[in-house]
Amino acid sequence: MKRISKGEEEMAAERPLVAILMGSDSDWPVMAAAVERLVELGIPHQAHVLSAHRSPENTGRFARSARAKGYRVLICGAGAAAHLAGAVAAQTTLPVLGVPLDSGGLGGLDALLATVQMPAGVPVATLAVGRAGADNAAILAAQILALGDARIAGRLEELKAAMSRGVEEKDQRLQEARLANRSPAVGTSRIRPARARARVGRTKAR
Ligand code: AIR
Repeated sequence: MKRISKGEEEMAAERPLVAILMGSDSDWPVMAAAVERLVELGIPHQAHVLSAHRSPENTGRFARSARAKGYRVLICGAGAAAHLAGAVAAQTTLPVLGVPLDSGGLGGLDALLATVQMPAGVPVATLAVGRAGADNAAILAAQILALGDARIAGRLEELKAAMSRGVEEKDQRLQEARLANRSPAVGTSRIRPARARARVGRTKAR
């Protein structure tokens, strides 16, 4: 069994507010970004594999019962003919955030169109393709929850401040490198609020 940090144990004991659903376990490496971000923001969550096509009954049952179970936001990631978010949105009044994934051989365009082009009346808030979309889905879920939770709002403020500091540091490195007439060391490190960084251990789908 994977070792989980204290923060995750505490979160596991709380009622999950966000569900992270994915069409296959092959989606996990990308959807883990959403889990990691929710852990950082201290938001109780649960991850499941459910397929709109391969397990439609279970998918519908989950969507119909999600509100009563206490979930407040549903994140759905799928690739190829990515109908998971739409199928879930069809059966719940909770906000559904769709993450198109690049697994169908068309660079994710297939999943993007399948997720975003919902008919009027059944919205899916569609994020970017891939890891950025998974990360942003978690942040957007936190922003929705923060409407009624000052602690989550505070953590989001911290995240914004950390991002801004990160850009300043990158600019400083660029200036220093130019003064020394060398190329700057570039990185795409993920931005984390300082307090959350300590809390993140290895993530675990519960
Ligand atoms: N998928 C699974 N059921 C319906 C869809 N659209 C998607 C998964 C995954 C892709 O099909 O979300 O991105 C390939 O799944 P697998 O299990 O073959 O690796």
